Amino acid sequence: MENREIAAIFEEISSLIKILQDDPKWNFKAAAYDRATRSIEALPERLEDIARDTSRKLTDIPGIGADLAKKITEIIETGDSAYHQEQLAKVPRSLLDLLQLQTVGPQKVRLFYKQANIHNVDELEAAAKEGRLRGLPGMSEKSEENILKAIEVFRRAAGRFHLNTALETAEVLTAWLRDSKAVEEVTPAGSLRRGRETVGDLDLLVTGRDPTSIADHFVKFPGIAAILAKGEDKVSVKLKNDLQVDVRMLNRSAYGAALMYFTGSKEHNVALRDRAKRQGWKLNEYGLFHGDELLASRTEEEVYAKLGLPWIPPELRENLGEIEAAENGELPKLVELGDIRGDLQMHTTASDGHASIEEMAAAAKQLGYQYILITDHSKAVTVANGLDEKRAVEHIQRIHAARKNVKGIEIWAGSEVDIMGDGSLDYPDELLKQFDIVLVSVHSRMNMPADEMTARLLRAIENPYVRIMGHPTGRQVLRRDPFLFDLEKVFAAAKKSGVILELNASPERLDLCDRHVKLARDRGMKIIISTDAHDPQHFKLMRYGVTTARRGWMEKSGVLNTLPPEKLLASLRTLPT
Ligand code: DGT
Ligand code: CA
Ligand code: CA
Ligand code: ZN
Repeated sequence: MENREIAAIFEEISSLIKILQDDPKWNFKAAAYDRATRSIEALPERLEDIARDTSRKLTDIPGIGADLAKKITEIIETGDSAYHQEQLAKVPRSLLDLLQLQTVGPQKVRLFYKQANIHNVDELEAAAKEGRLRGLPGMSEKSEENILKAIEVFRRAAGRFHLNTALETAEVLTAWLRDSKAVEEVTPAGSLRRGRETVGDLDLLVTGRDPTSIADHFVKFPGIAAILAKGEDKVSVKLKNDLQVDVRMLNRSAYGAALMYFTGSKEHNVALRDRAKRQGWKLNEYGLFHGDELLASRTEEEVYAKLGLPWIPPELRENLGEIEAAENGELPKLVELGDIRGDLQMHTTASDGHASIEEMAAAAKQLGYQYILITDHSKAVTVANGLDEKRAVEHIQRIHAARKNVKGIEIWAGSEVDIMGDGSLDYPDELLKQFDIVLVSVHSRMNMPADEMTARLLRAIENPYVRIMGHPTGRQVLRRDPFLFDLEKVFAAAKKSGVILELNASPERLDLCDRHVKLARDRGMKIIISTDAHDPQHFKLMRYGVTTARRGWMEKSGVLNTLPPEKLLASLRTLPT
């Protein structure tokens, strides 16, 4: 049982308490679960390990009292808590789907359920379409529109998983498979290997001595909910987290061809197959053939080479020009995780982070980083404890003072300053000029019409102290589409004034997305990749940003935080004197 899974149960309990409100102390109870959820999410160690260690106590974890400690133990031992099941039984299961909708929290779910007798997404959609929601407290015609938009995103997301969920699951499964003596190699293929932001199912390729014993070992994996198919060379299962996994047992001699085939994308495969056909050859998952004669199959490199191409990185295999580029010797040399020298967006306990400036700096230094930019929230983001002017000035001093405590890494004072509805900034210029680097982003009023949003972003870019635009399109993976605005215009303005666009590496944002990174690259723009860490553990999310940058064809030279500190500072917009 992973911490994430335990936190998810606590989070759902809190939502259920807020929806039901059938206990006089419901709001205190819900708050306790919320606190515990945040605390578990920030915990660097596994709860299972703490629970097992007789010298440790779960109640030593902040926000975990005796009752919640008991529930954690129960969840670890039985997979769930009886209290959770009890609360769940009080509402229709489909009601909780509403929580997946953007702008719908437990209070709204309660409202729809109690006052409009809505039990599921379909009923909510019908009610919104018929204008039946606008009569409810706090609901307008505009909120009905927003709900319909959110439902559309929800439908598109159904059955797909965030990249980090897929990758973490694949890592656990790979380790499990490698435990079998019969297994030689395990390689995740499919959309995961291509680094897509969402994954439909996992495709694991396995080589080894004895397919039957590999299959027998695999189906003993404790996270399996159902075995969908078990054949000679393929096993399909559904995991408890609903992710489907296809495991294919392969012959070593055709590993390259199979890896290519099952990595995809389908579009890339089709284009390669056509290329083979033009030579009078045939390409499939067993190899490249001329009649019955096998031309290549052992490694991907050999198959590509026979087709007259260099090996193409999986992130590019979408048939979006990579085959032509490969043919012309123009494949980009993609940026790598090891190229990254610093992180330029992170939060500390001053706003909504979980660690101090020093803790973040020490962790970054441990990773080999040369610099960090501390970017706590500005005052408009009250829910994230944003800093008012006075606290911001004190925070800058504390950040500068931290340099004496953690040596060997540049610690820069920044802020994630809110772009207000009219495009003005949440801090006056007199304060902005005191930061080393100012990053700006939108956290409110994301549903405004496109022309207003464009004007808002353009105005923010005009402020001469602004140097980075954080999560520039506001989208959230599987949850929220980019806000409406003229992307070309904003990119052009950013390029002209030297404002750098961020690729936010959090797997829930990945904003810019791969397509937008490619657009930026094609326009000769550079980006920075940052994690938006709220905890030292989040630094490891950098890999998802780098993967997305690679999918956008970015080279090292296009990513500014691959530069050493002086060079990075020199390449940012020049500040007014
Ligand atoms: P997903 O699972 O929806 O995130 O996306 P993929 O790309 O992992 O797709 P999946 O799992 O259906 O299939 C894995 C790979 O197998 C896919 O990327 C390419 C290959 N493949 C599957 N079906 C076909 C097909 O009909 N034709 C060709 N050429 N390749 C296929
Ligand atoms: Ca797949
Ligand atoms: Ca599949
Ligand atoms: Zn933000």
